[in-house]
Amino acid sequence: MAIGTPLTKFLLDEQRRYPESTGNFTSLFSDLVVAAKIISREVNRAGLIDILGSTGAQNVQGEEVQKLDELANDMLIRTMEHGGHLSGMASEEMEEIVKVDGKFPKGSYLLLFDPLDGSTNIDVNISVGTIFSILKRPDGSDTTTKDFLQPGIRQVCAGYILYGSSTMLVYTTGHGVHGFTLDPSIGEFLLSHEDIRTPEKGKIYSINEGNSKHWFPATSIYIEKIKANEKGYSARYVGSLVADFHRNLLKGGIFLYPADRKSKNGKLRLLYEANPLSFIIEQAGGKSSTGDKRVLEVVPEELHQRTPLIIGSKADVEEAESFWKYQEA
Ligand code: AHM
Ligand code: MG
Repeated sequence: MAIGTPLTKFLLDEQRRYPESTGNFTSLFSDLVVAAKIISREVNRAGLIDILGSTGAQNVQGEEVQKLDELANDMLIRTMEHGGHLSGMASEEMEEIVKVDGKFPKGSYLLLFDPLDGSTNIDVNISVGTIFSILKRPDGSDTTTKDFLQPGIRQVCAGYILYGSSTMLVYTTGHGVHGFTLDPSIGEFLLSHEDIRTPEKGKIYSINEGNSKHWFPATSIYIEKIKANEKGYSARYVGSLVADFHRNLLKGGIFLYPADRKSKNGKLRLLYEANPLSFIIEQAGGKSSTGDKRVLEVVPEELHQRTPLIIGSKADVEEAESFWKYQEA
């Protein structure tokens, strides 16, 4: 499709390609895009209107200000709960799931999200993002936490919105990865990156080296090997997963947040971060691993489960995995 195609047209054309499609998913996705635009506006205005600060603080108008990650969370819930396509939502910011059934007609999808990933970077004007994952609701009358505990291979859609120098939406429904850039003058996401393919091998590695004192031998040996590489890898680490992932997706490279002696299961969340980005990277020709397993095949046991994550260019991730046999507790 032509570069510059509006996302709304792109979604409708995609829907027409699948005659069995009811339009429910397209409508759900459109609601998500509205929430993304509102969050994007708030992120962009954050410095200007002094929206930052602790919950409970007052802004110049004497109104109570809300932290931006909480605002993003509430915005997603408020926008999505009336659409009629969801039966529940789960957020990295909330202990429990939000049931949509009962209040509104019960929908056939579940939405999981990290409303503002990289939120420690907000008040220093560094890119943050919203990561989302959509699952089919299993049959059954009530919506329960268990419904959300599906392995990543069952995702019907995953994506992220990156609030960077431009706002970008990148998503997959299992038919390639597509990227759209928000044109703020018309308020539309326009196709800017069609069928994204990540390079087979990259020259960037992204890891928090401040954790090296806690690393297991596999990580230490692998990172030493990377640094000694003749071709010369560059270290790049923003500290916003969505930004680090997006750069490596387009340029090629590897991102690692492994398990270490301090974080036995890694830091990142399986359902809100690792699964959606793993679906995207695989659709773009890359790879994602816990070190010894494909992330998308991990069967979650709890909503806020953490996982080690090694993700990026296929050859790089495979090379890293070959070191994980030296892993020890
Ligand atoms: P968050 O969802 O609370 O923002 O935490 C996840 C973030 C990721 O965006 C980033 O990759 C990672 O935490 C950085 O962690 P660290 O500061 O330990 O390197
Ligand atoms: Mg996060």
